[in-house]
Amino acid sequence: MRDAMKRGLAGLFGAAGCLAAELAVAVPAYDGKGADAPKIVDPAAGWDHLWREVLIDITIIGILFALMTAYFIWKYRARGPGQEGESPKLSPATAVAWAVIPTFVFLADDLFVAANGWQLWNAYRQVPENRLEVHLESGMYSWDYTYPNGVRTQNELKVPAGKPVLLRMTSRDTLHSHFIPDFRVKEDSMPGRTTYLWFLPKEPGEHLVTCAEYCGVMHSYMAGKVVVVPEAEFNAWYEGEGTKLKTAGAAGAPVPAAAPETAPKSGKKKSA
Ligand SMILES: [Cu+2]
Repeated sequence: MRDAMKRGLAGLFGAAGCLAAELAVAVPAYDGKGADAPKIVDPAAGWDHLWREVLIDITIIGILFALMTAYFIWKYRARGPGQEGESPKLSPATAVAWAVIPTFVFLADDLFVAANGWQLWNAYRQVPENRLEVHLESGMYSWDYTYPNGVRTQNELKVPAGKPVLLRMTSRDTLHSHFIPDFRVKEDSMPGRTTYLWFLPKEPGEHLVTCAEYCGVMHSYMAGKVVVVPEAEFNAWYEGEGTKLKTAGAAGAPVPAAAPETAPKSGKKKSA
């Protein structure tokens, strides 16, 4: 029995050692376009990494528990009809060790994973300085974006490849959640409060935007897209739309209000 316990504990420590070696969340830096572009830490890859770690973690723990359970079931099986069972005799120290050591190992592992998540979250809340900042007002049932030059789009966020995009979000009615699965970002938008999220679109392409907070009967239709285009194409579109807006303003049409000025003070720790 003692040997079995020793083997069991050695297995636990071995598994914990493997996990510790596996768990180191790397947040790779991204080389922005252009030689003088600053390196941007994109947390998206870190979330994937952390997710894989958690899966590995619970798989190892699950297999370990299953094996130990199967072993004990086999070892303490009834060996004949009418046999009466008898619990193994453990010294107080061994009994305490059986309770405390596995608890310590699994708690340490949990805290380690949680600490990695916390570190990654803090990295994510630091918004790169050279971003495109767009205001978002959500409402039942659309996503309404306003660019710094006053240009507005609905359910389609056009952004340049290679530049971080910050969304300043609020809501005109109820709680919504702006979710872009491909960029691993999701944040609530709500009335009376400004929240934010940012992401780094690296290559041209289209990405789904969906509402991740039940907001009413048409909630599931509250979809949009992020359209990532090459920087030159974005600039041409942005300036063209801006000019159209100015011309319309000069001709007497109402010019939509620009995004509320809630620009972050860069360098702040917990908010951007
Ligand atoms: Cu919604």
